[in-house]
Amino acid sequence: MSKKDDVIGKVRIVGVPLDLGADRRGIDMGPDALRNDGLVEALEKLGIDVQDTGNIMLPPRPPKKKYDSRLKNYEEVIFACQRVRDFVGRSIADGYFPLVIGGDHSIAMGTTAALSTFYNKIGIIWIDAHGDFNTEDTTISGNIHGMSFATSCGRGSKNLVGKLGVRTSVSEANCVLIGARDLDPLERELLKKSNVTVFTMRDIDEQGMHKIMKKALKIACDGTDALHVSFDIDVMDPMEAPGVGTPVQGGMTYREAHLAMEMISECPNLKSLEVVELNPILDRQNVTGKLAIGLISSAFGKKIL
Ligand code: HAR
Ligand code: MN
Ligand code: MN
Ligand code: MN
Repeated sequence: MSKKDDVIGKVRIVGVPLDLGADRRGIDMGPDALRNDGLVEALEKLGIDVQDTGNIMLPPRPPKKKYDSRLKNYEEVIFACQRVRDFVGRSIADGYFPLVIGGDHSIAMGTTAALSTFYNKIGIIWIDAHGDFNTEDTTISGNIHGMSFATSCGRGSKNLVGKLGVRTSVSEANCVLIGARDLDPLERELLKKSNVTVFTMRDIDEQGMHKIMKKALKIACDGTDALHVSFDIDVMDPMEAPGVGTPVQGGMTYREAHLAMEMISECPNLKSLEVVELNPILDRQNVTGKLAIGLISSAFGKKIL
């Protein structure tokens, strides 16, 4: 396999053992499971210079709260996102490609906050069974991981958007959601009214992943100076990926997901990647962790031939 030309050169990894943006425990162990399953070795095998900076130190889990907030564990989630923002900013400044491994999907708010300060126009490809397009006003659960895409687009109250910096570099016209099949009623309305392009699982069924990705990459890469890919492992079909916090039937196949990542790797604008929501407690013989590592490898340029 040819190296250098088509493989990302230098990657810096950070783990974010956060599960306070979600309802279920276990996602906090995602980063270490990925390491245990050989993430660093897999990337080194591609010829990548990998720097694993370990996990972000988070304060201990607070005692079980009685929630009256629409933003559960607000302070803790913001703290984690600010650390992610710092990590991503430093990595880019040091010339490394940031790879953020979760943890629940709320951490994406930190990544996109950092990218917004470095690039003028960012495209986002959000690959997820869910929309994560709730705001404080539309959420049913109060779980912040269900709000991180909306926040990344600059939507919602100043509690999230304001706290993590302005998003003038993100225009919804350059944002794409792929693989959606589980949206809350108000979230669905908000998405429909937005300028985000949504490719549901039905769209993938009908058009095929190749066509969908061609469209998605055009939307997210044409006229932008950076592409961010936020990959929620629950986009996979639960038969392929049982180890996720919120499985939803009818997801992507192994090859559909790899094709998506392979096509993403060919976009020269690709500037950051995060992979979230792995729950090793619910996994079966590490299939989900290994799948995630394979997908990351594909995104970084691993080729079959
Ligand atoms: N829409 C639901 C909510 O807001 C579920 C969010 C889902 N979870 C994730 N994120 N795993 O993609 O609570
Ligand atoms: Mn998600
Ligand atoms: Mn999801
Ligand atoms: Mn299908």
